Order: sequence, then C-alpha cells, then structure tokens
Amino acid sequence: MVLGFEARRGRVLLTAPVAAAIMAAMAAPAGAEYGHPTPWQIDFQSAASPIMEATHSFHTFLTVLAAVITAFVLALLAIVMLRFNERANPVPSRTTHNTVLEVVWTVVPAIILVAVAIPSFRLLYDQLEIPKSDVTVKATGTAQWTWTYNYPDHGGFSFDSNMLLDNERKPGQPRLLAVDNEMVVPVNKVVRMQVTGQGIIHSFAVPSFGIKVDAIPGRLNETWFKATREGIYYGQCSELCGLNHAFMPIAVRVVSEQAFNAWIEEAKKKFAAAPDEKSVVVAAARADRTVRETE
Ligand SMILES: [Cu+2]
Repeated sequence: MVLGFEARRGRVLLTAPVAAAIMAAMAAPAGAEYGHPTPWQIDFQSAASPIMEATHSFHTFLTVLAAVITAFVLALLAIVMLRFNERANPVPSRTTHNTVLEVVWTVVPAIILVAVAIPSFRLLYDQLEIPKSDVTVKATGTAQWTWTYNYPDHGGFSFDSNMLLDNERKPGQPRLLAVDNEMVVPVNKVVRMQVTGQGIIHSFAVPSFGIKVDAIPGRLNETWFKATREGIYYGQCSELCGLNHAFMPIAVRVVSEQAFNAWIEEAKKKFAAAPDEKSVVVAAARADRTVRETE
C-alpha cells in the first residue's frame, strides 16, 4: 500500500494523490449514501428530510465546537506541563486569585451551553411538533417480529412487511434490509407516522429521515417526516426487542404523487382482507425460520 507521504530533505511532504483524496473525502463524507449504510461508512446516512438536514448541521456544529474546546484545553495542559514543571519553574508563584479570569471561565462556558441549547431545543421542537400532514401511516411492531403498516386516510387497509430471506432477494436488494411489502409514501409530502407495538416494545427508525420512535403496546406514539427525494430508504428496529430483533427491517419507498395514488388503488385491492389468524401463524413460523437460516 502506498502511504502517500514521502520524506524529502527531512520534511514530510503531502503528495498530490493524497491531497486530492483528502479534498475528495472532505467534499463527500466517507461513503455516506441515502437510505442505507455502506461498508466503512463513518458519517450519518445522507439526509432526505428537513429534520435530518437540521440534525446533520447541528451535529457538525457540535463536532467543531467540541474539537475547538478540546484543542484549547490540550494547549493549556501543554503550556502548564512545559513551562511550569519543577525543572523549568523551580520557584512557583504564590498567586491564588484572579477575579477577571474567574469571571471569564464561568461566563464563557455558560454562553457556550446556551449556544448549544438554542439550536438543540429548536430541533427537538421541530421533531415533536407535527405540521399539517398529507398522509398518515400507522406502523405496528408485532409480537411476530414484523411491521404491520396501516393507511387510515386511504381506506384503512393494512399489510405485513417481512424481511426477505437470502433465497428470496433479487440482485441489488440489500441483505437484512429488503422486505416483501414496502411502506410507500409520496415525495415532498408531510407524512404523519403513528407508531405502536403489539406484545413487544420495538422502535421505528429510518436514519435518512431522522426519525426514531418507540413502538409501545397500548400507546400511540407520533412523529413525522417529509421525504425530499424519491428512492428507497431502509431502517431497522432500534429497540432490543428479542429473538428476531435483527430481522425486522423497515423499508420506505418514496415515489411521485401519481405513483403513490396508483399504488394506493392497487394496495386497496391487494390487501383488502385484514390479516387473519392463519397469516399470524405463518408469520410466527417465518420468524422461527429466519433465526435458523440467518444463524
Ligand atoms: Cu423490534
């Protein structure tokens, strides 16, 4: 492997390919993509909703702030260790108070905390305050480790969404994330997500939309997102819910409004019959098989 650094006349010089690679890395954060994780990814998945964009900005702000504070404290420590050790400074000063300095090191951290709190509370408020919604989708995390989606505004049909096993996946469908029936929503529309659990506590999370909300039996939690581009976005149950926790992915397909309306008409017919007892038994058997085949 080429290290990219070469020692020349005692100096370490950055070679052109490395400089180009660093610039490219700064332009596009390592492998972050929309809707799914990538190998060696170190940043968030790309933002596909206003809330996730705000989350990215807040995260960048905090990272820069923390880096600056860390560098400052490190520099102070270095100065103390080098200039005021016993050898360099054998006769220590007897100074005990400096009023100006004490006021500054109390007031400045307080100002920093306020500067962090304001954008933090604003983001929290925006996440929890649901704007007027265009579509409502109810997701239920079941005791068979599947997600059941219900569209109350569109006739109230519902369907189960199961992870595809390895022999069921088509080329290009990601392992442990692709499902048989995706949740479908229109692009640039406010989607009100209602989330509940059935028998087990799960958590409904889609990183590119910046949403994560607990699915608790007997309780209806709410969140919202507005997907700003078409595509397929994956998430996973984010509560340690038991046996098949790792095998209950969330797949959201974002489509144009026309395609959404067409899908609704199709889905109304396809999922006309409510899930009966037989399908619950099938889901349970399937959950069992998933564990055996994925181990
Ligand atoms: Cu779960």
